[in-house]
Amino acid sequence: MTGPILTDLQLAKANKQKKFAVLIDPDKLRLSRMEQVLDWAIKANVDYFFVGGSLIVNDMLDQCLSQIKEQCSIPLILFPGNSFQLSYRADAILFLSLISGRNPELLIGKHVITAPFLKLSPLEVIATGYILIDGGVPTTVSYMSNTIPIPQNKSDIALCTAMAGEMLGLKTIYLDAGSGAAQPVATAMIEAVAGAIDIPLIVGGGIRTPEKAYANVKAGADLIVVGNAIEEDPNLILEIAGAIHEANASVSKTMP
Ligand code: 1GP
Repeated sequence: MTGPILTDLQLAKANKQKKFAVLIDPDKLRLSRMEQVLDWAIKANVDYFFVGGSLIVNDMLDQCLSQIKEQCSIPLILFPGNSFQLSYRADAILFLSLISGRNPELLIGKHVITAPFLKLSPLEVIATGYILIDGGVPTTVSYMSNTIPIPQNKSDIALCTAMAGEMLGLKTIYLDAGSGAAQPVATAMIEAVAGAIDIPLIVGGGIRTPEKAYANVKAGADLIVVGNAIEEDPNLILEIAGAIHEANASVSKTMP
């Protein structure tokens, strides 16, 4: 069954309207900073919050979700780094299969363990093919997942992986250079992958400027995720949202 968030993403894709998600890592974002991020996100009409991290050390997930829920109605999507990062306080969860890797635990193993919990939970489960791209520095996700990211110049591997994910029935593809990547996913790779699939394409990792966010959506990304850069400078939320809204406005004008 398709839930409201996936439906929203699919509809937006059909109308060539792009979305913006702010990634909140409960471990990294100090609660004082959180107020500021929430303020800007509400003002900028951010579409979603992704909440999670490759390694959450402190037990802040529930508290973080509750704080966001109290202050706004922006949908909360869990982006879990492991099977402990589950909470009923979110609206949805990216049910990630790390399809660029060959680690069976992250392809299916953890899913078997969490499936009964998710079946009973009110969370919308969004089956997502997670494709890790080499971001120029070893990221926590590549280390923790024990997988080799796809090289930046191997668009053919990324697009075949994305096509296979779609054929397996996954509902979205997430191209990620990893949090804090030195090099975000190249525009050429986004273009290649977007041209090969019909399901929504999420792109994140190392995006630090509105120009890069704009280039990514123009290349075919449907949803842009930014975390690190916003933790450092919450003002960027307005600038990146502005770039995405500008891209949406230019498409609306050309629509019949
Ligand atoms: C990481 O795609 C997300 O999984 C966001 O990355 O924190 O580098 O923006 P950044």
